[in-house]
Amino acid sequence: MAVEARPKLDAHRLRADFPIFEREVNGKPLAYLDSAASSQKPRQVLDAMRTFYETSYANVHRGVYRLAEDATAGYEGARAKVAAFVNAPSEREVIFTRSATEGINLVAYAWGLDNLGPGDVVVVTELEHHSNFVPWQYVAKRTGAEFRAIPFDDAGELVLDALDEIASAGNVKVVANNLISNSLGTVNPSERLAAWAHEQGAIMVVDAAQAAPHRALDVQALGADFVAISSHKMCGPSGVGALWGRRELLEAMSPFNLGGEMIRSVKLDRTSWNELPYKFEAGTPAIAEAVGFGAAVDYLTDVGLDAIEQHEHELLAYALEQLGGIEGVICYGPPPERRAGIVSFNVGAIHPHDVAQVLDWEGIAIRAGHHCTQPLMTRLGVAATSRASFYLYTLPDEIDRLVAGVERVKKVLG
Ligand code: 7TS
Repeated sequence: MAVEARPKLDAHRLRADFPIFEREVNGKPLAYLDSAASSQKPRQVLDAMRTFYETSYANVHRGVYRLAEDATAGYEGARAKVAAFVNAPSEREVIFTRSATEGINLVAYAWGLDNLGPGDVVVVTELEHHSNFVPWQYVAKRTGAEFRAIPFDDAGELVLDALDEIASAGNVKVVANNLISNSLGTVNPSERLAAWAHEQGAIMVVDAAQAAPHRALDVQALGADFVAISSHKMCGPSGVGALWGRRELLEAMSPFNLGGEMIRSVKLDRTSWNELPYKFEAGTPAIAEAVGFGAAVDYLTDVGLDAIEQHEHELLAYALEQLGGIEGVICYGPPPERRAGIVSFNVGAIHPHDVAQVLDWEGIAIRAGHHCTQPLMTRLGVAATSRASFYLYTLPDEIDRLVAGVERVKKVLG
């Protein structure tokens, strides 16, 4: 029997799909190393949105005329693609949101306000992006529930030994965790946390904003109750995301936004809610953006999530080795085996904003700051880091340029 080689990704070839790489920055080719903040968009996605606007655009779910039916088919077709992409048991469990942030707020408000109270415990981690931290802290305060954070160790990995102590604080009702940390790249044991949450009688909310673009995501295998993602990090447009939730929980929940399309009937004295997923999609949605999201899912599926993960893993190992070899550079986070294509680092005492500024002279785009993870920065004992993040279009040559750029930073500012 022939052994099938794992398909390797050809980043040089894929780059041709992304018009942004035709431009230069400060007279240099663009080295875009900020895909964790947002990814660039391939022609296939841009074309799908343009074609939709040019041939099939109308509002959805309301017209009986042909164009409205085409628009609805485009929008619902995108939902089916996203549902398949995350292996949702049913398309009805996939709600289009504005973003991962909105998906998490939906759960925090619509589930949290009705299900939390004094004696309950809301559990997050010190590794969370603010969008999976602040809504839970806020809803815990509003309802009188305890708010606890699972700590992480010096390698940037969660300390699960802390779970027993956390469980002793009361009735654990919700556990919220990102599958991949946007600051350290840590691949978290969300599956184990989901099992623990269920043992406690809690729900598990997974922020997969940094996972969905880079590795195969299976909400059923994850064992979570809610999973939130954002299109713009996945080669799709901004302004749209998706929340997958278990049907029985979504059915039992109150709505989040109220208005058109989310109702079954409205009378002077009472209103009843539409069926899933429309109960959670009030008003005119981001229609063409959803279509673009569907095209992005097709694009990622064609490239292959395993190939993307492997490519980024190779880049990450190379970047850690190269950056780690520069005197005075500290890289944060776990070893490459348990990590996605994200490197947070500091160059001596030079402020990350200055690092990013000098790199920009070289046409290299990285992010500098707290990356919306202030509790994580506090735990690291720094105010900010520089962060380089990779995607399917990143080349090893761009890491060489980053390394040369950091050497230049040291010369100019060190
Ligand atoms: N969760 C994680 C893990 C994230 O990295 C981000 C965005 C979000 C949630 C929020 O996503 P949004 O689409 O709702 O904004 N992360 C980043 C970042 O690392 N740099 O800019 C945005």
